[in-house]
Amino acid sequence: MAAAADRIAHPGLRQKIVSAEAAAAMVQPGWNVGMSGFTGAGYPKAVPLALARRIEATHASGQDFRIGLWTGASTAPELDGALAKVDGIDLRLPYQSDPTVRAKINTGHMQYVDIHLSHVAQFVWFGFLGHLNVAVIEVAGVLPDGRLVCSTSVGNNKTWIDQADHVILEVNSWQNAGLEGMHDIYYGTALPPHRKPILMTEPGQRIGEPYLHCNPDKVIAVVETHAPDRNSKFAEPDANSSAIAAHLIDFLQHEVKLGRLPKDLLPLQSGVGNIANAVLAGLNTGPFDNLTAYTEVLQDGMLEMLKSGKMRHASATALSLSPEAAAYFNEHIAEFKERIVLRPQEISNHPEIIRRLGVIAMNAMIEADIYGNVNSTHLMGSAIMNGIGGSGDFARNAYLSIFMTPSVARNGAISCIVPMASHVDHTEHDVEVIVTEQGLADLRGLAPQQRARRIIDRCAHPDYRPLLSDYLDRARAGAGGQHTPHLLGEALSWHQRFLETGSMQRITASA
Ligand code: 0RQ
Repeated sequence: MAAAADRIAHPGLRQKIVSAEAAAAMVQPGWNVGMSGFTGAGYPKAVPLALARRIEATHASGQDFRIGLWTGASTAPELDGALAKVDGIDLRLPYQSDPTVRAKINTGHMQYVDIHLSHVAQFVWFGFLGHLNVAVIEVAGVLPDGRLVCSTSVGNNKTWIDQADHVILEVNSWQNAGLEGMHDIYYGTALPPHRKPILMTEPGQRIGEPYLHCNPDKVIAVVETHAPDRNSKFAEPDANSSAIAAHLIDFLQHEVKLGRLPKDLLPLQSGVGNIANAVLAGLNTGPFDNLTAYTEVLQDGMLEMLKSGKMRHASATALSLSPEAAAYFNEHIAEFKERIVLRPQEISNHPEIIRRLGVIAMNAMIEADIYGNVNSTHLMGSAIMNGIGGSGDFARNAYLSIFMTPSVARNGAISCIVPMASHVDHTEHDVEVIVTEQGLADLRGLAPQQRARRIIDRCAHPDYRPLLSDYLDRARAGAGGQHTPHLLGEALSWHQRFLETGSMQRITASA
């Protein structure tokens, strides 16, 4: 095992090696801290834990100590979980999936700004989010001239390093040295009105340089670590996710037959979660070859496709791999080096590139309403689940914007197709296809009432289909407008019924 110090080739930065505790002691209460990390990949492993211990001790002495925490996306228990447990986070952005963070937000103990992942970097450059005091960044190595080899995610690291007053580096010798060369850091972004087109026309194309620039004078501490990333294993595809994958593959085949998609499709984006992973497993044994991906997280299913040869290139901002897939990746990194590009998230999720490449966006959702408005983030209108992540970046700009969910949740007590969505992340204007295990609704070119009929007939669970049809019929008869007819007093009654009775089903008197 190579010591992390062997990865620090810059003599000045070697001199700044300190313990995680010493580095954490440099962070001040009230600071905004930009940390690396995108899913359980490439997040700092030691400084956040040391900072959490320091915050806990400060709170025990009766003083307040909280920070603003900015990252790429979700991280891991050693970062989000540890800091949330000690009430160390005042405001969190832009995405999280940690149970403790979620509970703190939903009980009103933490502020959360849930924003599109492609917006984060530019919002910081525009000055919309306030001042960034310090960046805490995991890297796989430091070159003699101080340039940095990124780790398993790039996220917002470039912006954090450029914008923060100070930088703390964690050099993680667990990360494969072979990651060097896999990243493509684009330094051509500018602020309006000086922006130029981003000249990328292929998902595998490199338009930047392999390293992050960092002024060594800004670095106040370097911490050595040797710790793995932490991503959880995906569930094996179940009957629902396999059925969703099968509907989707049939649909894509049909589109190829009609000449609306090429034989090797268009670059794929796949969201987080078990359904997304099952769809990739389906594509890996499906009829399409020579595929590409332009996505933000490269998960197990995509690695399998690269491995089998079904996929030729993948562009992402993070390697969101289970421990088993990460072990395989590390052993065979040389084979993947030319076929995977890791980019800053402002580029992996860039509207201009997504629109130009014609990405097929496939994201999971919590619920959709009969007109095709999609809720990806909130349970029963009020409680945050995770956040919008990159789903909006892709859905809004894709060639095809597809949303997937099982038709029911909580053993059938919840219909995922409802009269009116209890929160809207993706409006009817940005949703072209909805898929459940029941079937697929292609909504392109349909007017709202036609969309409603198709979603109810193709996607709703049979237990809820008559109730939805009945609602639509009565809304058409009773609403003032016939464009998207609703009965406003009843539109959210299904959610209310669930909150009151534990089920969206109507309790009918038995005969
Ligand atoms: O609750 O965990 O208590 O059992 O919601 O549901 O079916 O396990 O869903 O893991 O596929 O995640 C949309 C959350 C789906 C995810 C979402 C309950 C259900 C369960 C989770 P329990 P599943 P998945 C790029 C793309 C936004 C970000 C995104 C997500 C829990 O995909 O966060 O797309 N997306 N990023 O019981 C109430 C309903 C429900 C419901 C399910 N209708 N009402 N509860 N549940 N449907 C990647 C990144 O941005 C990093």
